[in-house]
Order: sequence, then C-alpha cells, then structure tokens
Amino acid sequence: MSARIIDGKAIAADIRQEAAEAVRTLVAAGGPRPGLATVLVGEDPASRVYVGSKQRACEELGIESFGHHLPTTASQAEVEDLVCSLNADQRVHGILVQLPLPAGLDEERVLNSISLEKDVDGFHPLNIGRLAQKGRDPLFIPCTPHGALVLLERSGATLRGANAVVLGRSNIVGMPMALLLVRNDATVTICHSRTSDLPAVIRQADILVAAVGRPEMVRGDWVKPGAYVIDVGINRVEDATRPKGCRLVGDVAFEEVKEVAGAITPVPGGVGPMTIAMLMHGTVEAAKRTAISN
Ligand code: NAP
Ligand code: L37
Repeated sequence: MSARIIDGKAIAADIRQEAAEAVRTLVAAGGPRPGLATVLVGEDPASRVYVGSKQRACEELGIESFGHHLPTTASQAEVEDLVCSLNADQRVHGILVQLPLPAGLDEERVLNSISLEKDVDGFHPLNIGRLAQKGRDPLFIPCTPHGALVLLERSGATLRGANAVVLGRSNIVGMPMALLLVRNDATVTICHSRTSDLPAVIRQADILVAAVGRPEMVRGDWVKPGAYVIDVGINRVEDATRPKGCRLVGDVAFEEVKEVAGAITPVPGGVGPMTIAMLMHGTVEAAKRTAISN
C-alpha cells in the first residue's frame, strides 16, 4: 500500500494563517507590530532565494521585515555591529542570520552576539543548551527541526516510546532534531557519516528524519513498513526533461520509499515550507513576549 503523503504546504499554510491571526490580535490590543530582521551575507544563490521567501512571508502576514544584505567581503566587526544595532532596535523582535556565512567569518561569534530574546532561529548557544537540558525551555527552537516536529504532530504520529532515527548531526538540523524528539519521549538514534550498517539502523525506525544532503540516499528496502518518513533534504539534480534543466529531490528515494512507509513528506512541498512558517510563528511569539514584559 502506498504511504499517506504529508502535505507540508497545507500544514505550513495553516501555521501561517494562525500567525497572521495572532498578529491582528496583538496589534488590535495595542501591542507592537512584529518585526523580523534578516541578515544575508554574500551571494549564495540558495540563501538569497530562502531569505526572499522569508521576507515575502512577513509581508503577507502583516509582519514588518527589515532586510540587510552585506557583501561577501564584510568583516567580522561589520556583521557583529549590524547585529548589535538590530539588538537595540525596538521595531525588531526577531533576528535571522542566514547560514552558511562566507568563509572567514566566525559563525559562533556572530550567533553569540544575537540577543537571546531575538534569536528566532534558536541557534544561540544558550537556546541550544536549554533545548538539550531536562526541565529547561529554550526561548526559540530552530525552525527546520521545529517544522519537522509539527509535521509529525499534525499528521498523527505517536512520538512517546517510538524508535526515532535522525540521519545527520548538523547544528542546524540533525542535532536539534534529535534533541526535540528526545524531549518528546522518543528513543533516539543519531546517524552520521561514520555510522556502520546504516540500512540496518534505519530499518529499526518508527520515525525517520533524513537530513544528510545526499540525493535519494535512503532506499525503499531501508525503511520499516508503516514508518513515518520526514525528508529534510533539498538537493538540486540535473534533469534534461525540465525547462530549468534541473529539479529538486530529497535525501529519500521518494518513489521507492512511499511504497513501504506509512506516511512520507515530499520534496518540494514538505519540510521547506514549514521552515518558513515556523520562523513566522517564532517572530510573532517574540513580539508577544515584549508586549507582556512592557
Ligand atoms: P550538513 O551540515 O552537510 O550535515 C550533513 C550530515 O549528514 C552530517 O552530520 C554528515 O555526517 C551526515 N552525512 C553526510 N553524508 C553521509 C553519509 N553518506 N552517510 C551518513 N551520514 C552522512 O547538512 P545540513 O545543513 O544538516 O542539511 C542537510 C540537508 O537538509 C541538505 O540537503 C539541506 O539542503 C537540507 N536543509 C533543508 C532545510 C529545509 O528547510 N527543508 C533547511 C536546512 C537544510 P558527519 O557529521 O559525520 O559529517
Ligand atoms: N532559519 N533556515 C534558517 N536559518 C538558516 O541559517 N540556512 C538556514 C535556514 N535554511 C533554510 O531557510 N532552508 C530552507 C530550505 C528550503 C525552503 C525554505 C528554507 C523552501 O521553501 N523549499 C521549498 C522549495 C524551494 C525551491 O523551489 O527552491 C520546498 O517546497 O521544499
């Protein structure tokens, strides 16, 4: 039997609508209009596209957007000075520094300089530290793993006691994803490039989250029948039949895996739209908190 397709676009549209409604309520109550500052450094084409989508989403939801674009040659001090001025700007409730930064810039120092209350990406070491600790709550959760979690929740997956396998251990996806799943009472295995017998480990998964950046790496016979499969991968592969000469595929061989899995996210239209929706959600939350504390 073919798997249920988890419609990330539809679930993201719901989250965006909820965020737009929250903006209206906040503003009607005399609160601030939420504001998001995006910081793009350099000319990475994918980053430009994603930052553009984030700015458009703001516009659509009634969130103010402050776009900053620095050249590839920007110095560490210039990036940190910009973050510092955004920290002080009352109109800005969330600051997103799009990663990766150009070579030569110290990512950790930049992320450290973002005010905790404005760290909508949740990459500040203190927010990640809190995510990792029992009984502590981060102010923000990284958007992509947060989006993947909401897809699981809203498509009816049971996390408590489930065997979850996360393929990938990056700072922005794999590791925070694993922390989120364990916080939700799943039993979590993290796989990476040194994992031995990957197919055997993945076959144990009731829930599989793939975030490796390897086109269609996860095959149909690696997957446990009935499993929930969340494909975070965004890979551009050549395809002469397409007008652009290429198409997007995930880290999962969709056509094979959908014949085995219970539910699966497509690429595009899965986790990608959720990343943006969760960012909007986080920005509204940040603005609401300032309204309460003033
Ligand atoms: P990354 O930083 O390159 O990390 C990749 C991870 O996969 C690493 O932990 C690496 O292991 C592991 N890995 C690589 N090759 C492997 C192999 N052959 N076998 C087992 N593990 C392997 O990538 P990322 O930033 O996490 O992104 C992962 C994917 O998600 C990419 O396709 C990216 O475009 C996509 N992405 C999507 C969104 C979205 O919104 N949908 C957001 C961010 C990223 P080691 O640690 O051992 O090197
Ligand atoms: N928050 N997100 C945050 N911070 C970062 O530093 N790098 C990074 C990040 N990543 C990110 O924004 N990724 C991302 C990936 C895909 C989409 C959006 C954001 C997306 O919209 N994907 C669409 C297809 C887009 C396309 O056609 O190229 C999808 O349907 O998957």
